[in-house]
Amino acid sequence: MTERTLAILKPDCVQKGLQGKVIDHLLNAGFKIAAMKVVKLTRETAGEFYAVHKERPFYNDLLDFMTECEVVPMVLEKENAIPDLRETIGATDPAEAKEGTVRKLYADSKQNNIIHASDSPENAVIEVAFFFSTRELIENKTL
Ligand code: FUP
Repeated sequence: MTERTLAILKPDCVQKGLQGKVIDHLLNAGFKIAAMKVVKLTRETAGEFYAVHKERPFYNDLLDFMTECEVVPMVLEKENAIPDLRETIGATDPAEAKEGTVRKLYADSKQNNIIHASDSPENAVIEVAFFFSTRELIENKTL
């Protein structure tokens, strides 16, 4: 089934100038970019996005990191996009990520791990709607 999932190129990806390399990796893995934008998250927006982690010890540092500079949210589309993107980016901790995954190739730590990907169909719907309006998500959009 064709699915849509949300990816975010995180501040470390942007600061290292790796957006092109990571997008190329995703395209080579068969993903189509259905929507993409560049936004600077406020602390409030980042906090809302990561609200499930509010009680975790790393929450404040994570918000510091996610608001360091602009990020690149994108909606990616392909068959089984949600599990396949998780596989393509690799484990949260780059030290545990498989060879050839985005995080193994480019990430430095559990926090500075280059890219976010939705972890379930339910969260993909919520996270896509967090960053993109219905108008930005219709097929064959014209302007
Ligand atoms: P993932 O779904 O792979 O992004 O990972 P998690 O849902 O486990 O973690 C959510 C976010 O918390 C990730 F962006 C990484 C960050 N995190 C830390 O900063 N420190 C940790 O020890 C674990 C996760």
